[in-house]
Amino acid sequence: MYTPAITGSGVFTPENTITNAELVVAFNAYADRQNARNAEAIERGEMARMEYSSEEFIVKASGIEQRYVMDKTGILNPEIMHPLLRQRSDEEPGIMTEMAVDACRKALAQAGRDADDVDLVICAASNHERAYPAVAIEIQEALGIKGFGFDMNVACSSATFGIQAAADMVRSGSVRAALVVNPEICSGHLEWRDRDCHFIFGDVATATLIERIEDAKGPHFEILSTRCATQFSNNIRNNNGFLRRTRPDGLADRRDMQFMQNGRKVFKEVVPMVSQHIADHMSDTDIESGDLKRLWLHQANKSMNDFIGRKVLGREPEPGEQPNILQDYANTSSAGSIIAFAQNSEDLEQGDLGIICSFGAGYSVGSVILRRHN
Ligand code: CO8
Repeated sequence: MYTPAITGSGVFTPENTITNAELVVAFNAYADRQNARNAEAIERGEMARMEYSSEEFIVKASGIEQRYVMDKTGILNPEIMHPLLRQRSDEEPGIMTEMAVDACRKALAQAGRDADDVDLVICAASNHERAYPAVAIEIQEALGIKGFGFDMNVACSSATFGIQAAADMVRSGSVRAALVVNPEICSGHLEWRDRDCHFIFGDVATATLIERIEDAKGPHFEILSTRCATQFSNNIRNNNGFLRRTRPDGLADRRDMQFMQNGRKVFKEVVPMVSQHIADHMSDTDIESGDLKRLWLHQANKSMNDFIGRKVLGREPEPGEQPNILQDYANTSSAGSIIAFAQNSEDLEQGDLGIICSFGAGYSVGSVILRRHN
């Protein structure tokens, strides 16, 4: 048996940002157009008037100030209201591969490794741009990695579940080093025409390199323990999929073909589930809250993270103990906790303990307890 460690991490950040102000202008213009188009039905009481979105609401309800996206022109066009991505030929790398390769190269560079050192790629993300061949295998080919790759999807917990799968394989010796990569194009699956959720998501890709601790060439994080849990819920759901055309209204512009959630219920049910999950994981690993130097939480909602941080630490978290990145990136599904980790971990000292924790659709919760080695 070997001890697995995270030896490198990388973040690919798209070039385009959309501020809350830009987003709200586009949404409100769309609402005006819809209300004008449906004026008679609204007048007859057959249809509800679309209400305006507001910057104040978005920041207060979520803590999100802007998001990065792969395309902003379509999203901000009130006649389109979704990203416009060019059609690629089958001979070109897909968009997820392009994002993933950048994040993987950064993780490899940080670890002082190259493609030859890696023998597994797990592409763990909320959505995959096609059914097959696996995006992971395309990433593997683009990087020139031998060995094997596969895709997995556990929505917001894809990254932590992927890290557990990779860490277990490194531990058993079936692979020597694995890349877990999370290209999240949430903008493709978000309903930008629904004011309850249009502000929630952004695009990004993250990657972590997991290898045997004795192979680490620089500062790294020993993976002390991982824990995954799931519990079925319909409160976050997307019904899109390959059976779409088989349904009578298969090609219709249906609301449930994009992200849907009951945000209030999610908040109420997931916060206690996550707090208990982390408490149990820590106690089974003989770690007390006072031992924990950092919490890298899933980035969905600032109040949610404040609440979980207080529960786990038993006090108000100090600034920097529980870093948030959602003000800049919004919710990037499985990549959120990994961005927080990649951008807020270099300062930790020898022996410091931290925990990555994701939570979201499924429901799913994944935690990874780490110890810093400098
Ligand atoms: N502007 C102005 N007012 C608004 C807006 C808006 N944009 N949106 C809603 N309102 C109104 C509502 O209509 C409501 O009005 P009323 O009281 O008259 O009915 C009022 O404001 C309050 O609305 P809410 O109760 O919905 O507001 P909340 O305070 O609950 O905040 C949140 C909404 C931010 C959604 C919050 O509930 C939340 O963050 N919940 C947790 C959600 C969460 O963690 N989800 C995880 C999902 S992500 C995941 O698992 C990955 C899935 C895969 C991703 C795929 C890519 C898309």
